[in-house]
Amino acid sequence: MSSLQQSVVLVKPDALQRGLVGEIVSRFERKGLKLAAIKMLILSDEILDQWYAHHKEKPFFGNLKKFMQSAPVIAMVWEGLEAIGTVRKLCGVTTGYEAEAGSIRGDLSLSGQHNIIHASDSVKAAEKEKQLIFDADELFDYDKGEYLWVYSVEERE
Ligand code: FUP
Repeated sequence: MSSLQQSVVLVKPDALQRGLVGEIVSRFERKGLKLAAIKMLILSDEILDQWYAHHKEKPFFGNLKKFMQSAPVIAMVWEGLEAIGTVRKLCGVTTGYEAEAGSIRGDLSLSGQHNIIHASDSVKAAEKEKQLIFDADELFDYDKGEYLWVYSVEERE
């Protein structure tokens, strides 16, 4: 059974600098996903330490943090059926030069670190990431007319 999920996406500083924000947002829109939240911010030390807690002991962690704080990010929440897996597929695998052509990283990135985008890898991670970035009143629930065409009757129930 498919379920309605929310994925947290970060458009990273490299994508902002390269003028790719619109291109990335438009890929999620064209897929039929619903934008539930969007904001621009510079990630704090506290957020990044929790966000990348699984990488904290890795040798690249210092540079990763510097890169992620080198400019603002655009943080978004995208909602849809099976949104976690769907968004990860649209992004492609972590490393730009290995990512499949057609995916965001496959088409727009050549790097393992400057890889343009972050997307939640599980429902649990998405919940944690949402809480780290968004206040409750920054998350929006609204009817999307397009859903009548994006999903079947059964899928909308
Ligand atoms: P992903 O879930 O695709 O974002 O990948 P990971 O959680 O494995 O990695 C998080 C980020 O760490 C990547 F987006 C880039 C960075 N990273 C490096 O900078 N060097 C590495 O060797 C591995 C990952």
